[in-house]
Amino acid sequence: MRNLPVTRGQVTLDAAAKTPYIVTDGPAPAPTDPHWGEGAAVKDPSFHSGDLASWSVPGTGATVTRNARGQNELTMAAGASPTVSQRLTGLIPGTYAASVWVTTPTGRATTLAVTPTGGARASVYADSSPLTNNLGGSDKNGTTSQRMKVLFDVPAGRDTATLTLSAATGPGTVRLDDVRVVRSARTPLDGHWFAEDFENVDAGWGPFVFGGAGGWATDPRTHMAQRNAPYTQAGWNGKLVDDVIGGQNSLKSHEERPGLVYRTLPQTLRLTAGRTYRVNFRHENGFDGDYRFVVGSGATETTTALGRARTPTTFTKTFTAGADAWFGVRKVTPEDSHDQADLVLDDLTVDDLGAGAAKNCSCPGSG
Ligand SMILES: [Ca+2]
Ligand SMILES: [Ca+2]
Repeated sequence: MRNLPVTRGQVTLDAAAKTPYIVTDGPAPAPTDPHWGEGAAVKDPSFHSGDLASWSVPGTGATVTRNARGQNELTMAAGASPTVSQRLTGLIPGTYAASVWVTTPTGRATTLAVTPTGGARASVYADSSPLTNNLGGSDKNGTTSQRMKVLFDVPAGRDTATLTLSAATGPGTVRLDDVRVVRSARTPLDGHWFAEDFENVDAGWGPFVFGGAGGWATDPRTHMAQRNAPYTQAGWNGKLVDDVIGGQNSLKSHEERPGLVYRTLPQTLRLTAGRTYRVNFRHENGFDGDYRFVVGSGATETTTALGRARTPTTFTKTFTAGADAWFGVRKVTPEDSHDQADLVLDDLTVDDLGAGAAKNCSCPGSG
């Protein structure tokens, strides 16, 4: 800040390029507190302030740094094991989702945990960041930042919780950004190890993230489709498949381009090498040949055709997880393969059939 002389009713500013200035008549007013995160459950959730004043940081190694795009991010330095926490207030009893962008070096566990007052601690962790964020509309595209999310429950009569971000010590830097806490709800497990009916997705696509079909930093043609019968359903104006199979929402891929459409990540669905899993879902699919279900182990893929299915059809796949296991869907034909080359997926369940190969498992219904 400096004073400018007024000469014959004019001021002259020696200005630098790409630098904003404010000229005031008299003393500059004190900056007002922007109340970062106002109206949300988390104060300064995106670290816009540039510091950790809204967070409790007892250890060392946690700082806010500015990335090449000018975004402030929470950074956890190599060789440290910092803990950054915040008390959430004003919650109401029920289920919430807490989530954050995370990128972490392989083998360095980074954890998002929430402990509701009087309730059960819930946590999720990432210990690898194997997938580039290819979402064109994401300000994290081109990085390996992906969301990790955990559901927690505020008990009756309580309204507070403690949210904690922490990293195990290890080489390489952890980056976190955009902490989000919103009301949510669980898909009933009905005896399954994992279940997703897409009825309470607060952001993203359940356990799936965009795989990059169509190229780098592009906008996928996959989204959460909402039922608006009859217009969204098969038979309306020549529609071949239902946009929504069960409930009010399904995951719909519309005439996707070639490539991996979506896949799970360890932080969204943690599969353990050597254990056998049965994946089951309902789907509709406009044509034969366009989409394949993929079981991955690192960069190795085993695929199974998803056939034409113009009414709700059950698909089941049982596999033994390899290292860095995941599953998803790949479009294997060109962008213009068919009009309405649409794949709709819903009512996903996963059963953990235990250690060992599938053929040694006596679990009923496996296959
Ligand atoms: Ca930020
Ligand atoms: Ca559904």
